[in-house]
Amino acid sequence: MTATPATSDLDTHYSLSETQISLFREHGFIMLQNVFSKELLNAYGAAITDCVIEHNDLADVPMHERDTYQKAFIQVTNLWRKREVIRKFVFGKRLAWIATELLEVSGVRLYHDQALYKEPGGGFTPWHADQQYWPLATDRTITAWVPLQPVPIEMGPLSFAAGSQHMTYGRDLEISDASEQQLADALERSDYSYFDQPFNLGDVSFHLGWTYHKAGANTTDHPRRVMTVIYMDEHMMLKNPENPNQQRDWDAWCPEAQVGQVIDTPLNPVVFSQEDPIGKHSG
Ligand SMILES: O=C(O)CCC(=O)C(=O)O
Repeated sequence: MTATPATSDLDTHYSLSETQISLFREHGFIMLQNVFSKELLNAYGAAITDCVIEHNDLADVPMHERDTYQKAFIQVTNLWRKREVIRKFVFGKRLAWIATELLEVSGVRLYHDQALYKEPGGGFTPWHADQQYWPLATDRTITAWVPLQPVPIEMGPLSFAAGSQHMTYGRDLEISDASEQQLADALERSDYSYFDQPFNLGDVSFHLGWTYHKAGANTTDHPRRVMTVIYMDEHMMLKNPENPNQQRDWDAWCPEAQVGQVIDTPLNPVVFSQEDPIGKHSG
């Protein structure tokens, strides 16, 4: 890996305007520019890619033998536990501070992280809302989607239905061909406008757990390399799982958490809190 930029570059405040916060409230997502420098993304991106290659459990499965979910991306989770250098990235305050301000909460804890690498020739990511999978008591959850290279339309950038965090239809649908079909139809009939834009290097999007989103196929010859960090309100409580995915997530991301209590476990530390901005929490 090339020299890692000073970790302070991961921790500084990113100034959000009132307009950006209110647009996020209205649309349930936002794309922010120049969140990280090219140097920082290249350096941490190299470590993340290395880790994805090491933990790719689809390496021996040819594309034509995969289902729609597997065609969409290679998914490697909780990289912060696999490499010390990636832990620094995931526990950076800059992203978590933005997440806190967009969610309009006092602070955020980690739910989990994941790398989502769409291979050359990789398929589309079907329409879905993440919170179908999450046994979390409120809607104060947010994903930071951090591309590690520019993402032109042909590579499958994340795209969103603006305002769809209010749509209750389809919340029982997991990521599948059925979610794609039924949600595409429902969203077509709705008034939510569709945001589908290329990402420059340094752009980062944030979306709520209930905002419907998808991504196109990667028709280029290069992998679409993306790191994500998923945060929740620092006061988030565990709810009773409502489907098998939520039970699986409980077991995977916060096994020590108790229903009806704040998810304050060693896997879910507070990453940023206004109550403690200098960060004795930061792992
Ligand atoms: O990267 C993708 O293709 C999908 C990402 C996604 O659904 C998410 O981060 O919530």
